[in-house]
Amino acid sequence: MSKASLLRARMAERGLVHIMAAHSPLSAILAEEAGFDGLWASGFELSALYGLPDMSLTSMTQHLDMLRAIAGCSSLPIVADIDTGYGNAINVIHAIREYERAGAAAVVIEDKTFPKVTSLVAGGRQELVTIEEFQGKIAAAVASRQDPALLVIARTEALIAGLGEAEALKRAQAYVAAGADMILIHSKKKDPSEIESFARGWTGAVPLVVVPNAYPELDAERIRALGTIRMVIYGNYAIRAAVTAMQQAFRRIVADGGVQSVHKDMVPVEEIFRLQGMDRIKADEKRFLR
Ligand code: SPV
Ligand code: MG
Repeated sequence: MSKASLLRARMAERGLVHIMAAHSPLSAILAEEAGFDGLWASGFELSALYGLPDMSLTSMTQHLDMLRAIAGCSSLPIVADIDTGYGNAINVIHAIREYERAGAAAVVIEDKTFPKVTSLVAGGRQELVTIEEFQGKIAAAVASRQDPALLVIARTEALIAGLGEAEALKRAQAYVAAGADMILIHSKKKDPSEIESFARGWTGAVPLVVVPNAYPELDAERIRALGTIRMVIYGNYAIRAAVTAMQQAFRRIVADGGVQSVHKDMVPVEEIFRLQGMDRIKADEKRFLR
């Protein structure tokens, strides 16, 4: 069974799948060990890793390298955040081929103009392409996938752009008509009211995806109660967890004038050896080194 089929099967079985953001193979390994159903190869997290804003500054090659490395270390299905598809419908065709080859089980394409501006930043320039242009991009993605199970998820940024629910619903319906397998609806409102209202108003033939980054109180129970959402993506939580941990540790080391106190609150180096697969290497050394 392909990873794409596996993701579809998990959604059918579990009703709702929990997808954790990853920006590296290590974060992917930790997400898998924690019990998530899949991984979100996040553009925001990759940009942050390079100290850059999420504004189409990292390349498709950089993102593919990250995704390939993650796919090599994890058995979880990967949902690839391909932003705007790196250009027009022709760029999307190329991207779909590359992302499928790299090991993606699903791709999310958003209806913003290229270059995009990250969704949650206050006062960000949020411009959308026309419905027709984006339908062409979705149709191109669907037509160029090799595995018919690869999920093509259309993300509308209509709420992010302040265009209102009616426009968001209209766009989402149009993207389904163009062949989208799911609709990702995003909002930057600090509470889930916009998303809950959209989900209640959704009569489309495909399920929804949500990313509760700005409205964290939208938990699994509330999501399930809406009935139309099958995937929740924890979109920036891996990089925020990493930054929180590093900031606290680095500040303590500077304040303490050494690592004498902080080391007790960190995993020992043996835990890193375990995550690196050191045991396997030791066994291979015994077996093959002569
Ligand atoms: C990402 O993680 O790259 C996303 C989610 O697209 S958000 O940053 O909230 O737009
Ligand atoms: Mg993104």
